[in-house]
Amino acid sequence: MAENRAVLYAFWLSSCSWRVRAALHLKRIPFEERPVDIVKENQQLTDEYRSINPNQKVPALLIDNETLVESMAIVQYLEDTRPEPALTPKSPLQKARMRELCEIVVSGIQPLQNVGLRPQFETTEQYVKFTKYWTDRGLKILEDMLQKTSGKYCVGDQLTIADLCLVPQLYNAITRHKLDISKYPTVSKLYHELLKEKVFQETHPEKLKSKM
Ligand SMILES: N[C@@H](CCC(=O)N[C@@H](CS)C(=O)NCC(=O)O)C(=O)O
Repeated sequence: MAENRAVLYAFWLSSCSWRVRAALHLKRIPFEERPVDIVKENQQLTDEYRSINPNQKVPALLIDNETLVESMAIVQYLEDTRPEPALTPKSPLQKARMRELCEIVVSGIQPLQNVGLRPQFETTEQYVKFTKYWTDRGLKILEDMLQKTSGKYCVGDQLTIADLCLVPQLYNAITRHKLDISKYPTVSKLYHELLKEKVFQETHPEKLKSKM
């Protein structure tokens, strides 16, 4: 029934939102996406949205009569409550490898290029230089790590949460930071292969843009 559908509060260009949108798609969970404009309208900073997500960022997910925030906590909840298809390797070592890659993106890149940082810089140039530097540095680290862990996907031949973190961040690096990812051959190859997967085509920001 419509009222039981999950509700994803998200912004079409947000990498964190895309992680969750992709997990919902893979787990075949019906959901409605409610746009929160974090760029032009700053809707994340309203009191109304703060009552949904005290952190005033996207995404947030209303599911099972609960509102969850923080993309990685949300994805883990989906993984725990809807285990199929599994997005986490069974082997403890592979699981650790997956988490290493997730952390590089989730802690090492995304927060250092978030649009919410802009007011803390005096000029746009300073902000762009900072965000671009940390994104590129993160990609360099990912290249070194993925050379050791990747197969068809980030960790061997299983699509995992690391892939859900990688693709959105790379899309961001290319479109927003104008980075040339071809200097990172493993990253680049994985990205272009992953983009062919149905999950990334169906949940791609460009697809949402065309619906807006
Ligand atoms: N750790 C959070 C980060 C959320 C986050 O930074 N979201 C960005 C979009 S990807 C945002 O809402 N930025 C707007 C702001 O910080 O004001 C998560 O993974 O959900």
